[in-house]
Amino acid sequence: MRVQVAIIGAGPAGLLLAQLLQRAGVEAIVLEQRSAEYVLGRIRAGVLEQASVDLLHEAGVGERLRREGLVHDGIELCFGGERHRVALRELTGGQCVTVYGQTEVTRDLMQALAASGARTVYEAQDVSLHDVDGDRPRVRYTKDGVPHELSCDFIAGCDGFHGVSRTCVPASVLRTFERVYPFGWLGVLCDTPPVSPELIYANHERGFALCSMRSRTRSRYYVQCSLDERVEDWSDERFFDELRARLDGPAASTLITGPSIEKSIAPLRSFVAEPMRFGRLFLAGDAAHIVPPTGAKGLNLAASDIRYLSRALIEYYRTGHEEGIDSYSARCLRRVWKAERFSWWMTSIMHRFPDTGAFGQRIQEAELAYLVGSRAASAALAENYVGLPFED
Ligand code: RFL
Ligand code: PHB
Repeated sequence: MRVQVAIIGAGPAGLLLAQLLQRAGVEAIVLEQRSAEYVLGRIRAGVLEQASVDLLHEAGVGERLRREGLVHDGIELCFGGERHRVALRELTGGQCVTVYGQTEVTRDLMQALAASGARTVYEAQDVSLHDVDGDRPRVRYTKDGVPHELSCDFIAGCDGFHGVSRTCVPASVLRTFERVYPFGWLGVLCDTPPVSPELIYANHERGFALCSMRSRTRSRYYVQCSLDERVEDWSDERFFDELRARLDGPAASTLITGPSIEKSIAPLRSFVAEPMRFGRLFLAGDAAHIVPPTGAKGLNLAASDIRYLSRALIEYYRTGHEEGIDSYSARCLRRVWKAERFSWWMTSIMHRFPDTGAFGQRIQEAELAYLVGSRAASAALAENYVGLPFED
């Protein structure tokens, strides 16, 4: 079978690219190794930058987001037992973020793609990429035991950190940069009203904690944990006791708890692969880079790559110009590295590190006090949190 663009992976990056291409009349097919239900069952990001919201509107999937997304004008930083607000909108000249779960973004995209008759193959096994640096790359996969081959113009590798696409870039070309953090996040989702109307990022001697949400009736909470923890050892009661211990008095005493509907541990990592293009293969989203979730940037970076990639491919099919394709990797990477820096920095000031001790704790508290006391420092945090500008 022949298709213009083969997309590997039906996470937010792959689905958003498929939807934008489909609307521009570029033929694409998405190959996903898991089932649609499995993809929807993964609880991940919750915070969208305005640019991601705008791109979802451009893709024609902004209706429910407009109705149900919660617009947040600020976040709270909690340290030394007190909360301090960072007024995002005021500090950035009117910008804000929207709380809307990745699951909902994924669901909206899946529905729109299904309604438009776009082709998505779920449970595609043994996906392999061939001749990616030639004129006519091919993708092979197996579905229900039957082997298939696609011939295409381009391949978009949107298959996440553990995907197959990045492994097709030869070691002599690929350069990777990585930092693995000595802790993880234990996350709980539950159907209770959020403890506070805005997100709380807490620095505490016992470790970092985050109070987030999915809606006015669904909360998402995280506590920093060591990498050898097992989810089974964390009852809901133990989790909420630990969360309370890391929050300020008023938040701890108003926290409403309830049975968890999901509980999982995620390791924290910074990772970048360069370049993000090799021949006719483009890497996008987590396939090319990972950030620790502290800056809420992972999903937003995936959307930012897709903004550049969709524009480049649409321009190529409309005009034959290859400028967007040729500059894809460099443009993405400039924005990626800024988000990597911000996510690494947020992680460094908010978490307890095993080797920095009481000195490290005091330095973090001093940095946080400076941050909330200085308009310039708060503005630097705010403009990164709402999302840095694009090069167009
Ligand atoms: P995904 O979502 O991992 O999707 C990749 C898809 O590819 C499929 N796949 C394959 N398909 C075919 N053949 C193969 N060989 C394949 N190998 C893999 C996979 O099954 C999957 O469906 O990557 P994508 O699309 O690049 O999206 C990236 C985001 O999912 C990720 O960056 C965010 O979730 C990160 N993240 C956050 N980002 C934010 O912007 N804001 C947040 O608030 C935020 N919070 C988070 C997060 C990630 C977390 N975890 C669990 C790592 C909170 C957490 C706890
Ligand atoms: C989430 O709601 O899952 C979330 C929010 C903010 C972050 C990370 C995760 O920085």
